[in-house]
Order: sequence, then C-alpha cells, then structure tokens
Amino acid sequence: MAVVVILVLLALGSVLFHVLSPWWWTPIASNWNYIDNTIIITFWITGFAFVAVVLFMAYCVLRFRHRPGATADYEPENRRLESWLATGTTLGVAAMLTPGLFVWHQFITVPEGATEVEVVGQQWLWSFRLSGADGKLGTTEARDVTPENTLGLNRNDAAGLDDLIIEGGELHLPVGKPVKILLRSVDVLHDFYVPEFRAKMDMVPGMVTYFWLTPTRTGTFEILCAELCGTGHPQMRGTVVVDTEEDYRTWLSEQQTFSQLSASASSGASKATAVAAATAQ
Ligand SMILES: [Cu+2]
Repeated sequence: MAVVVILVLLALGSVLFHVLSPWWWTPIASNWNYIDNTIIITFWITGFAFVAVVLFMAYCVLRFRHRPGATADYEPENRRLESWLATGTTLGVAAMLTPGLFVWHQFITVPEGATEVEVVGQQWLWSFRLSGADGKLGTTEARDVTPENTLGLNRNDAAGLDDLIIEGGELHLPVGKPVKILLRSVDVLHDFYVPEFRAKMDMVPGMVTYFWLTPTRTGTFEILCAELCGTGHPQMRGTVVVDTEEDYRTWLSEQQTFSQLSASASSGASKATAVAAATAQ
C-alpha cells in the first residue's frame, strides 16, 4: 500500500511542482515565441505520458497485489494492446517532432533586410563583428588568426577594413530590427546561447552557422556558452544589450574598425620596438 501512495504522490507532486513553483523560464525578448510553444507542446505530451504511466503503475500494484492462492494469467501476445500502444506512441512522438520542423525552417529562413552580426567564440570569450559603412562583412581565414588579428580577418579584402570589431566586450543590437547572427569559432566547439532570445546554436570550427531573430524589448541579457569547451567554459559569459535606435547609433559610433585597430596595434608595436632599441643603447 505504501508503494501505491508514493506513486500517486509522485505524480501529483510533479504536477503541483510544475504549476506552483517559479521554475519557469525568463521573460522572452525576441520573436521566437514559436520555440516556447513547441516546448509547451512537449511538456503537455510528456507530462500526460508521465502521469498516465505512474498512475497505471499505482493501479497495477494495488489491483494485482499478492493474494494467497492467486495465480497470474499467461498472455504473451495481445495484438489489440500492442497496436494501441504503438499507435499512441507514434502519434505522441510525431506531435512533438512536427512543430519543431516548422520552427526550424523559420529559425534559419532569414528575412530580407536583416543586418548581419558575427559572433566569434574562442576559449573563453565572445567577440563580435559588425559590417562597417559598406554594409558588408569582409572574408576571414583561420590561418590569419594572430594575437593582433584574433578574428582572422583577411587584410587584402577591402570589405573587411571598415568592419567594427568588438573583442570580449558587449554586443549591442537595436530593438525591433531583424538580425542575422553568423557564428564562428576559432578553436573548439562553442554554443551561442541567450536564454531570453530563446535562441542557441553550435559554433563549429571551420564553418559558419547562422540563425536570425528580432529583439523585441530593450534590456541587458547574458550570453552563455552551451557547449562544454574546456576548463574556462563556466566563465565564458558575455553580454548583449538591446538598445533603442538612438542609443544603438551612439554605441555604434564609438566602436573601432579593423583598420583603426590594426593601425593602433602596429604603432603600439613600433613604439615598443623603439623603446626596446632606446633601452638597449
Ligand atoms: Cu565555449
């Protein structure tokens, strides 16, 4: 009898925990409420299956408990029960998978006019690149990655010289504008994840992955790495700030282009050489 009570309490407690506890996700800040809807569908289906299975177990423990002299029936095959279970399971799994296919299609179908923003993951920080005045991101090469050119921009590509580079800082995005997020890694697997955007995707060395989103409210959100990427993985945090158009323009005007950064890096290097030469004399 104790087992029956425990099983019923387990089913009831799980439902109550779901309804009453504040474990639910953070308020959404992007257009991806489709993602929430698919998760809610999954919750309903798995929640129903969980409660049904646990209560059925409780029923069986009670109904078929040991009684002196009682024997079990031998019934190795039951076609009706088998087809019923197979159909039910198939429908449940299909109902969980199908909405995901539609949402995935929307997730990677970038609307026209979306601004491109590149996010680069490396052990263990986030960097960002925005197209400059020409509205185009320059090409990159893994072999061009150096301490002065951590994102590996191609110096011979004019489109890249005016790209704005934000290294290990915060990314700003304008509210209400669609952005295409291009994801790149210069070392190992990382995963760009902003819980409030309901969006995450792996960053794979050697390829560029992407999705798009429209931020729907201003605020400051945390970027997490959702792929174990080494000892610094838990500290791999970043910040994305969703701004009003005006604040975004102000922030944008304060960022440095690739050519400005290269110039200051090389003048810094030549100063260092001059100082070294002077001290050597
Ligand atoms: Cu990482």
